[in-house]
Amino acid sequence: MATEVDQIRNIGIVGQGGSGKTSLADAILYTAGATTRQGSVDDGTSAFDFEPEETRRKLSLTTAFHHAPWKKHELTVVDTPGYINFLTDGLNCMRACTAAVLVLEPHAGGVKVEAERVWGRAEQLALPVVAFVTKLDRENADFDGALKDLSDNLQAKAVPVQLPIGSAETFRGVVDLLTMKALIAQPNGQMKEEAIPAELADAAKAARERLMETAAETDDALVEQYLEHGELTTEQLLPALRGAVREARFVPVLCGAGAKGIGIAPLLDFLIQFTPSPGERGLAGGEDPKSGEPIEREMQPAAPFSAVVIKNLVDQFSGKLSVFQVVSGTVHADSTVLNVNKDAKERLGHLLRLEGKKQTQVEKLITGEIGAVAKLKDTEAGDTLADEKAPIRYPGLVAMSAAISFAIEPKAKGDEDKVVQGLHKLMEEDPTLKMQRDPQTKEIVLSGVGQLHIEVAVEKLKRKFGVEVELKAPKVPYKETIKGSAKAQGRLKKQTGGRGQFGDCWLEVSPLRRGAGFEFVDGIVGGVVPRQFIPAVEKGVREALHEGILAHCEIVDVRVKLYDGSFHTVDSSEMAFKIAASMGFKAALQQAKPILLEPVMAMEIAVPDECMGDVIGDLNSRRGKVLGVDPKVGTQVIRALVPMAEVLRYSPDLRSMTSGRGAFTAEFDHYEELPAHLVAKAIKEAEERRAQQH
Ligand SMILES: Nc1nc2c(ncn2[C@@H]2O[C@H](COP(=O)(O)OP(=O)(O)OP(=O)(O)O)[C@@H](O)[C@H]2O)c(=O)[nH]1
Ligand SMILES: [Mg+2]
Repeated sequence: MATEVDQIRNIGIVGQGGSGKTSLADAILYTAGATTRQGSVDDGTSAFDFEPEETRRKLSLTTAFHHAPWKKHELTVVDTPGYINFLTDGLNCMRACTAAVLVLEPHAGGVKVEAERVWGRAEQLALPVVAFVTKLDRENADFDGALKDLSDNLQAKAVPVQLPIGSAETFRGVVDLLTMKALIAQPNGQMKEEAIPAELADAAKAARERLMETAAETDDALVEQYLEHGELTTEQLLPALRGAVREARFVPVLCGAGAKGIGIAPLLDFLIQFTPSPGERGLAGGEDPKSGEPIEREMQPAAPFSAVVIKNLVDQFSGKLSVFQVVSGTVHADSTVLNVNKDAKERLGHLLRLEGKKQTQVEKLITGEIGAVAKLKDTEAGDTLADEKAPIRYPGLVAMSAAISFAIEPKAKGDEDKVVQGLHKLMEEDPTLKMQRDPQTKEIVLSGVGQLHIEVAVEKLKRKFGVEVELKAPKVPYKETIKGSAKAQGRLKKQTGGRGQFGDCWLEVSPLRRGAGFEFVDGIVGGVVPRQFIPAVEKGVREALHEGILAHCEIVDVRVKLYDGSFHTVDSSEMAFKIAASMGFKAALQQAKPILLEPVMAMEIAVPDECMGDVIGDLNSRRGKVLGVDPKVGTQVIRALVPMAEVLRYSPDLRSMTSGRGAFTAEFDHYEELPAHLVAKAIKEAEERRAQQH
């Protein structure tokens, strides 16, 4: 257990999907002696990818944590997922890190949208980034390609502090440019110090010069010294580099092969020596929960307690675990704290540390440490917990909007409640998952970042909650409205034996602006429809709104004015007026140029430069309207409005157009008239659906 803040380092392992993050994380545990065997993603023995959905796919779906003690320091390895579908969780967990290790594959072109997102997030958090070029044991491994990628695609100032020795099958270690020694991998996982191989001497010298220049640039006095002597002493070099890493002025680049355990010990040495402890990260910025004014908090154990909940884990047995980082102060087991966001007290029982899939109990957690606590009542991910005498609120979670939706249907009849309950639990763990019941189609619609995201949720639903569901493309929730105005009468007159039924009303319908909904106007004068029946008329119309006359869709954006009618002293009733109103309303709609409205999504699509033409062409063929293109480095972000019906299955199409390098978000924006040539098809689909339901 860490006793001093300056011993703590929380290392976020981040980067592109499949770049080798988890393999590196497992290698760190093994090298540090936290595990007795090096876990492997491919064998399903990783300490980080332990959920069945992860081992089956051999990829990370959620962030996992494990401690690794290294030379009197306490590292917490935070292994984040890389694929865009699961990225948000990692972006949120980066909040609790003191540095990020950006894992790169050894070739150019390894930096894509996902790496850009983590890079942007690190910038936002002012988090020092250390790059680790891994997989150097692979064929055609190209260290310089990765460097070029960093500077071209992320515009990072990438400066090697190591160079690889050998490549592909001859890759065997690294040159440490700080000590100018070679570190050669040994069969036992250790690295042995040797002299730099002669063939690398020149390259090492040039690279060390670059490193010195970088250090010198941090300080005028050092620049002078460097220009004068052409060198810095180690005593000058190290502190200057340390300062520059902490201020994220450049990206030091290290290298190795995670799965082979090469280059791990030097990476750990570098991390403890050059990256900051939580206390050295400066002040934590938050706001006063009462006034909303910005306030700052010292990240020290003696400061009042504050913590931010970065994620939830839901276990079907032990329930919900809230994972948090202590931002300031110290917290003991069995204490009561304030949930600042909810203004509610929370009792913390046992404090836990996360060790892969296991948890261990601890008595206290100090500033910087990441821990977990079970069964908080009101706390959600993103909330701040604090000493009630010194409340502060930290920024909440990063959001990623849902891009794809599926209708889900339980395989067994009667399982609906179980499905809904299970999904609620999954959503606690994963805020990017959204569920809603479509009031019109009555379907349970599950939305997520991508198809894989939804498929994984369905698998978890089965494993954790024992319910199986089927995925279907969701139905497009069309709506109906009118383009013109019309008047019509609704008249009910029935004589059935004894008392009859009589209601009679004249209604005028007219269109309202888009999004206005519904308006009812009582225009009766002289009591031709008695007061007490007018609410019944309105009710009759409102009920009729649920089912339009074209495709049984909800009717929106209409004004209905009751302007005339008649009644019968004995036979009139609320019921009779309600029915008459609904008849009159439908009759009026028929004559008021009824149309279908379709939902239009606002999309942001990030694609590599060279795919832009194809993607825009494709958007045009989907009736999309491109609003603009924002150029980023190597990537273009296209903003467009596209009808929902055209992008129900956009994920796989974008994937194939961009060889997997594109990413998108889509959010409902507004309703628009469905073009006439598509109306017949929509109506036919609605009829078929109705036939199925009945
Ligand atoms: N040859 C070689 N293969 C590696 C190395 N590191 C990782 N791999 C392989 O690359 C694949 C992906 O590795 P992971 O560690 O799961 O990658 P990741 O970045 O954690 O992937 P996500 O979490 O899904 O984004 C696996 O098949 C690994 O065995 C390495 O150093 N050398
Ligand atoms: Mg992984």
